[in-house]
Amino acid sequence: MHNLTSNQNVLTWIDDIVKMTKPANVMWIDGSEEQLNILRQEACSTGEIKSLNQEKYPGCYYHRSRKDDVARMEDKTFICSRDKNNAGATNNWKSPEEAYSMGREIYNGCMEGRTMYIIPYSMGPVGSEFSKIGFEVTDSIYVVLSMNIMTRIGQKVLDVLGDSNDFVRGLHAKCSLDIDKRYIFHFPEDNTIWSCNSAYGGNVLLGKKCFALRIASYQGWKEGWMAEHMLILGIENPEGEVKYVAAAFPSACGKTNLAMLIPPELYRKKGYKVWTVGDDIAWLRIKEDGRLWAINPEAGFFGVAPGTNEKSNYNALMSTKKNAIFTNVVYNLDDDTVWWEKFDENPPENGLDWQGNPWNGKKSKEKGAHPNSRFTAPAKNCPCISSEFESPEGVPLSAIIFGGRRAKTAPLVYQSRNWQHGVFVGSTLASETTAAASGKVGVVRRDPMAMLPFCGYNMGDYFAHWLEMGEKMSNAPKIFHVNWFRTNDRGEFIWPGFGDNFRVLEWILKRCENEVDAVETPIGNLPYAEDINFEQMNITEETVDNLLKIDVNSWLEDEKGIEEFYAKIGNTVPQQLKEELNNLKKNLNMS
Ligand code: GTP
Ligand code: SPV
Ligand code: MN
Repeated sequence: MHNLTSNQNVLTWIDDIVKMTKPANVMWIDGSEEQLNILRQEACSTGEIKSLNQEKYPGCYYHRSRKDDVARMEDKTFICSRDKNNAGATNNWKSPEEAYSMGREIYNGCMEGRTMYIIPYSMGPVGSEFSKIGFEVTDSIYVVLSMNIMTRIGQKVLDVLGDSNDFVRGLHAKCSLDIDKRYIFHFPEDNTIWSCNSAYGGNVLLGKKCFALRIASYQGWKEGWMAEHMLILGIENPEGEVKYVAAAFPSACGKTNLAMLIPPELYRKKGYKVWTVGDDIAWLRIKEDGRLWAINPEAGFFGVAPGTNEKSNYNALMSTKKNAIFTNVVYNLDDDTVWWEKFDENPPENGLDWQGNPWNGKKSKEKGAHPNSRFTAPAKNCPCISSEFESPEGVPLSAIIFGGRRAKTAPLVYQSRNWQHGVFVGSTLASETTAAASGKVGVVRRDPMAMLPFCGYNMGDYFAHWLEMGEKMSNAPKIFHVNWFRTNDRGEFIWPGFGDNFRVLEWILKRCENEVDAVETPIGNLPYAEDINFEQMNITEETVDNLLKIDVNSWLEDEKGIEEFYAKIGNTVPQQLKEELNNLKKNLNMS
């Protein structure tokens, strides 16, 4: 097949990869439905994907990855900067020489007898000033089809790129899927990503975490913008005004759910609405108006399937009803549909579980879907997709929200005193680990700005970049912290969450407009209980007290954890944040 570009930078790079991987065929992905359909058919014929019931799920497919390849693997993920200090203490590091040479050995001849696909893609609307271009070379049709959902691909991207050398060079090969040779190497200084021996989304859809966060965070540091692990949503009031907020929660801590939230009935009746701009990643730039503007660089959602249902997240569920791909969920052999835990009360009796074993949902005690099973769905399917989703300009942010899973320490919501204190709050974000990455679940770990696994450079430099961005804004977003996951002594969540989180968003916007006061506390500004609308909720006064309570002893514990974490990051932690930490300690000891 002929080349789709005459860009010599691209062609020379591709040439090197072809020599290394030695594919029998090379196919340029032009983004046309004709070509994609040929690939869908081929992947169905080899069993790489299965076509679902086309009446119930038009254009939808099913995929399974290997048992040991179902989540991001942080211990296999490396930042390969020339200087180890630029990766910092929170990243795994290998020298570029070593990583390239390990990669070359693994990739050598790995595509012999098979086809190599070249996917040109744009992160962000094609041609927007915010957007960036990447290529993913892969030997997986699943990756091609997923990238077609998650990003904007094809000829139009090449047309915008022209002869430019400004693109990210991504290489993915399944190789033998050997876990011992699985690596996700990032070379921020070379705009290059090498991923091998995996077929799981977060490791192989290179536009997402690899480019749009790890490489892009580094680019943003160098170029004066930010790439963040944040959802973006618009809140429309009854007058039709829309305010935008972005929120950073660690993996599997509720970004997709908050991004698509349906307000409680009393708000819907008044005319409040929520519009989704993005559910996982935000690219942020300061504009001439002194505000921070956000785009969602992605075109689809790679969402956690279990727990998603008509009640918990109607909009996400609707997004999956056509042209979606389901990975590691239950396959219903009776009607070629999919199922996962909490999908409904009626699990298939004649199904296949996430490992492909026969599974009877009425009898089996084992889970049918993997806890990190996912759907890949086009954003434009989403019933509440924002009219600004395709806007090349992005949306202006009124607030930034940090949040994690904290059984005890963090209250339902509090506000930082100012930008610097807000950066401190973000830098101390902590959460109990989830199934989104391999490893133990439920252990508290510090996850600054929800970027611990995604920051492509030194965490202390990253904090300094946040502080600097604040200094450049005359009208910066206000910074908040939320916790939907407080529990009682029985380990049950005391806040219903989901749609009711709208009540907290309302308080946040009121604070942005200076409409309500707040209680000054050692950790920041907390709501007066009467300023949050608990109307038509089944919630006791005692629970409200518990939601807004600060337990000084557990905060003193937490403060120690922060101190240790800062010490681990080392001397790049900015002085301003160390002062904020001292303030916190002083405030807690005085209270
Ligand atoms: P990534 O895609 O991994 O970045 O995850 P995410 O941050 O988008 O998380 P998601 O919205 O998919 O939610 C993950 C899990 O948290 C699901 O099991 C949800 O049901 C649960 N969850 C989301 N919001 C809430 C909430 O407000 N309260 C409670 N208790 N659980 C929630
Ligand atoms: C996350 O883990 O934060 C995800 C899924 O959004 S993955 O693409 O695997 O990173
Ligand atoms: Mn995520």
